[in-house]
Amino acid sequence: MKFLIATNNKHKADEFRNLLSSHTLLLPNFELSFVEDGNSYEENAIIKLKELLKYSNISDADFFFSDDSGLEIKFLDGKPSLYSSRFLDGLSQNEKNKKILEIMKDAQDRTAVFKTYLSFCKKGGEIKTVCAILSGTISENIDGEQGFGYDPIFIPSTYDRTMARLGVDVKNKISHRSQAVKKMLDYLNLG
Ligand code: ITT
Repeated sequence: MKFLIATNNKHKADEFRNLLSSHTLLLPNFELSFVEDGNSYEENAIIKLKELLKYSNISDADFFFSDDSGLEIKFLDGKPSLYSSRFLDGLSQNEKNKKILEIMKDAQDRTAVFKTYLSFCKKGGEIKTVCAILSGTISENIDGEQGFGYDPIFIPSTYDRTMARLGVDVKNKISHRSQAVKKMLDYLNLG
């Protein structure tokens, strides 16, 4: 099947390409313009998907989808959450990761969770959203080069290294995003 994704994040698209390896991942050949101003991950995922659906008549994709994901850190009262990309705006991702570790230098409770809400539909079909989470902790140090975003400071539960150090193969096996893709494929009877 052909899946067209609504994202401007190249790293995310690469992950989806791996996760949908028995299918074909299509990317729009233009920059999508959407404002993630929903009040929930699901609303944001649907905003992105609806922007993509404006172009569905010029695509031969079987399915259209988007995801909205975020990191929730207990010590930061659940932030950055929905605002994961705008959090500490103006700083590079590496600076943001450093800043979080600095703020949390004395934190005992380092619990965190990644969430993904994935919205999808057929052309002209009803939109369905699935969600998945990955629990873990915030590391003491930045470590690893793989993945993207907050991966260098997130240690998944039952592991002792950051996601960025564990690498893409482990991430694609256990991640919030990979669990959400499995749910979508199950729902579509493509699992
Ligand atoms: P699109 O909306 O164009 O898809 P985005 O980067 O804005 O791209 P999200 O809103 O879903 O994507 O995610 C917000 C931020 O959360 C993202 O920029 C990363 O910093 C972080 N993030 C999301 N998924 C992540 C993951 O799997 N690993 C690490 N950080 C992640």
